[in-house]
Amino acid sequence: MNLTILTYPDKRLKQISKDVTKFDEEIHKLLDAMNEMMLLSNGIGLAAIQVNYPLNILILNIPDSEGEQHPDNLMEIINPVIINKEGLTTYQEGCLSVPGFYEDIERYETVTINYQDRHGNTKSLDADGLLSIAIQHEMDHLAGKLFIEKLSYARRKKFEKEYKRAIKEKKA
Ligand code: QAP
Ligand code: CO
Repeated sequence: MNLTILTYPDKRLKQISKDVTKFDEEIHKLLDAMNEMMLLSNGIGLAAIQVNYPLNILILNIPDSEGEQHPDNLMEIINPVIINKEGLTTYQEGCLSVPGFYEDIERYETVTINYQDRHGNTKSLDADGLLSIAIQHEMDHLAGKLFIEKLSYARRKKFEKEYKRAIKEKKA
């Protein structure tokens, strides 16, 4: 399975992802390839649509207090639904599909989700801290949304200018 990460402004990132209905070998292979791609890219979270699979799948590997990622901390979240959300928090977010750009984004402080694991078993999770933020960021991808869409008009303009310049410089 040969995956590449789609980057803004690729329109394929705007697709609405669909629920997974078959928890088969194909899905397991996709999950494994996504994990490999996330770690190679120094990511902490990745949605399937970022590698051009419009399916309701996200993976996360939240670093420990030393900033280290452990294979044991991999989370595979399929068909997630937020069933409760509380409070507000702000965090400087980035995204593998918007490389080199980071901005403060407001999210719910805690979320409770229902989801399925790679075998189709139903699970529930109470998340706070970075895990909660990452789940919301990745779930936005499943709805075709990028974190830059949450910026104010002025900050979005600043982003578009900086990002276009960065793309030009990479090409030159
Ligand atoms: C989403 O983001 C996220 O610009 C995951 O050059 C972000 O893994 C969840 C990355 C913040 C919670 C808080 C970004 C790697 C990785 C870049 C990522 C880059 C290299 C972003
Ligand atoms: Co992202």
